[in-house]
Amino acid sequence: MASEEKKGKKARSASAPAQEIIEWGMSQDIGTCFDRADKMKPCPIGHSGACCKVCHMGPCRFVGKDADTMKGICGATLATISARNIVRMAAGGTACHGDHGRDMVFTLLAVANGETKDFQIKDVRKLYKIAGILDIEFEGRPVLDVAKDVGNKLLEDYGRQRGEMNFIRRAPKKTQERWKKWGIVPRGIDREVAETLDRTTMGMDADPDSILLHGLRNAVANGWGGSMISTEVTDILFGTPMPVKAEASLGIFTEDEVNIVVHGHEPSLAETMVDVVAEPELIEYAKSKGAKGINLGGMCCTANEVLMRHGIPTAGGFTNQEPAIMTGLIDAFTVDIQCIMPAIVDVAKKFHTKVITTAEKVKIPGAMHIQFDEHHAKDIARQIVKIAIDNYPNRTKKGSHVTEKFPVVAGFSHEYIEYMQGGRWRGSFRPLNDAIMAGRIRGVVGLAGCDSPRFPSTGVHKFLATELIKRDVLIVSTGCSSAACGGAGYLTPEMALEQAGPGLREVCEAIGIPPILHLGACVDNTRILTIASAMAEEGGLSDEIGGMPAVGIAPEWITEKAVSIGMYFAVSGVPVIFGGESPVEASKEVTRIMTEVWFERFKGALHFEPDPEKILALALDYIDKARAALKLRKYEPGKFAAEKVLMDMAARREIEKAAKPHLGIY
Ligand code: MSK
Repeated sequence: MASEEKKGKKARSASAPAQEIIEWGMSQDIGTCFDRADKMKPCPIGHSGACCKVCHMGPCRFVGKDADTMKGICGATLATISARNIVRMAAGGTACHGDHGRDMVFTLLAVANGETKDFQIKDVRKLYKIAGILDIEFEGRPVLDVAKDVGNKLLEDYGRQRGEMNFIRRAPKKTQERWKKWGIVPRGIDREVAETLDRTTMGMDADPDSILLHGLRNAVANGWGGSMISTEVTDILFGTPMPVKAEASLGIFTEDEVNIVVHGHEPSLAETMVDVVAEPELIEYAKSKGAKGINLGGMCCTANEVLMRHGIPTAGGFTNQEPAIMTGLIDAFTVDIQCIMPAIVDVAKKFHTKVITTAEKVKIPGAMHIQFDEHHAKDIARQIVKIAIDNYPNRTKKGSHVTEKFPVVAGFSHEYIEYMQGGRWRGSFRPLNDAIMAGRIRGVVGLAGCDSPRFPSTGVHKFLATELIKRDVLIVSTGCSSAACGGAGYLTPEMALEQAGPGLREVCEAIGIPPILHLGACVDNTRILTIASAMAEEGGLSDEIGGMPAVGIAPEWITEKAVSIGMYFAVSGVPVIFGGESPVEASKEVTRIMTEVWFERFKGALHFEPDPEKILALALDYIDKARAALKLRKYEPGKFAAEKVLMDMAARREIEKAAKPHLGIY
């Protein structure tokens, strides 16, 4: 990278196809987030958490050598305002994921009430599983009645004023006890978000520890609330993911087909698009305009949703949205919610691409708006596809980049990971726990979060992914981190043969999995929580999530959602490391609380570390210390203790002979 910079060619993306298109765009003066990141230097005061703007006497800025002892006009300290700032970020994230989950519940209820024929309940087993967790009777009852009860019960988690949220009971007992001890069991999602804003306004809570504790309660309302609701209801409606083969990177777009992108997070429209692009009338219509067919591609987390359920290819994560349009090959760029750059409209104006917003709460000046409504989903999806087809003849040669793409295997749900360790009848987490105990697998890292134009984007994900698996660390990946790994060719079982350490390789070969498991979208970080809970229940490691040889890393995080996710992992017992500079860097006190104090109380922490090598070292240190505390065999590459033989594919197939595939994977 350094030599490229000397030649005047700064690496903007660690993905070769993206870098190629970005460089071309720069030569054509097409502004992107990479140019804007160069021009827009972050305000150093706000960036480090030292600016208070919750009232109009300020903003008060805590700068200089006396910053630690300064007071704002109201008397607030640096630690107070720094704590307020970060928990306000987390509240934004919880609100985003909470609303996403709420919309999924509304779709479930629309199906249950017979208000839409465009969606069905695809995974009845998952519905029953969730009904069981919620103490809803399901035996012998009509499926739609059960769905109605599940939807209504989950909806209570939003408006509940007192008591506990439903999915709290899914956490290991000890984890729950820690939350109870510190008074942070959330009551309702909306209540915790509202209280975060309330507590952190001028003249309210001034104790940084107390503010941060409520920030954790708000985060639990996301991880064990809004996001978990979203994951489970999406599985009920669209199916629980099982591994599928697909492709990734900007090279997924074709010159001779109508290319449509689905971008954002909420999969309802994208799922419908998957159905309608296969309709013969629309394919014929595309042919009448000179195209050979219709090619649907995903972007960001909407991509992850349809990738893992249908094998729809992904064009990448957050920073690939402008380069995707710059291929010149996109006929319609459809967006739903979250992580959508308004700038795509400006880029699209330089090509023939039509940007279509579809969510009532996401409108962008200059974009076409077609409101999605789950009651008429297919008609709306057909309307969008027709707009894309009509736009195909307007394509010019401008851009016209057909670049490289990579094979991926994606879609490892909690249920599938359990299934692959013993089949439908003997599925468990025993083999994984045994492999960790024996030292074949050193530990587990959740590699998650965004890609950022402040780095050569996706580069830190790629670095950590390869360095961790070389050291026998199994990776579970979500969000744009999955896209970063997929767009680098890392999400294949072959990767294990080439890169993984000897122990991890043996496990991957025995089970037939990649060393990096694609678990889904941002909301699907909750799959990691339920997997960790199942591992705790299985025995042999920690009896709670805290204390497991496991770490969460978000190497290039950018969003408020990421802050909320980082906090819910920390309070669930997972040490978390975020890349880049700290948004609480200005306050040593807040930094200490979020690392040392949280670790004492919850066995989790939230660190910020700009140096990728140090992120790696810190993650391995946490893993090795957890192994030592659990009195597990000391990790040594290539040396393992004897353990039970892992169930290989052949053995599993024998067991599966009797199983009926339509009954699902549990
Ligand atoms: S899309 S939140 S940039 S992971 Fe889920 Fe990617 Fe981060 Fe958005």
